[in-house]
Amino acid sequence: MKRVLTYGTFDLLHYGHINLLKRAKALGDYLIVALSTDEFNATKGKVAFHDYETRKLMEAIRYVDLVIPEKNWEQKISDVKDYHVDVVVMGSDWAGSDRFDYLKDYCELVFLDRTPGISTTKIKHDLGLVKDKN
Ligand code: C2G
Repeated sequence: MKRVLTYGTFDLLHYGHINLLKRAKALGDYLIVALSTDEFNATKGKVAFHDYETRKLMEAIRYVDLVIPEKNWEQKISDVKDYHVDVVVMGSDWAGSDRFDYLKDYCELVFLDRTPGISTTKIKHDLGLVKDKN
């Protein structure tokens, strides 16, 4: 049983998220999503449109086996150990960075390309919920 773990907010769930989850699941047999809590997002200055409990409904997606809370930046090693994770998947937004290299001592680290043309921010912008795309 190969276990895969990925992190994110998954706000206003869209096909870019689904593509990511599908490809992450295809790297193994069991997919865990560490879903950013509202409190963790607040420390990053981010406010999700949907709260944690609403976003957690993504556990119904067929590719997702388990959703756990992402509460801070430091929990990744203990997540990998506690959930016997073989592969951590990050979005390609982090691909050029060595920020998560320390995880390679504990598991495989894979960066998956983002789906072009879609983001939570773009949806908010297109619906007139925010003025700026960034
Ligand atoms: N994603 C994607 N394609 C998009 C939009 C998002 O593949 N068009 C991916 C992101 O790369 C991420 C996941 O979907 O892996 C969740 O997206 P967000 O909730 O926007 O991620 P965020 O909370 O900004 O950060 O790599 C993990 C990131 O650090 C999670």
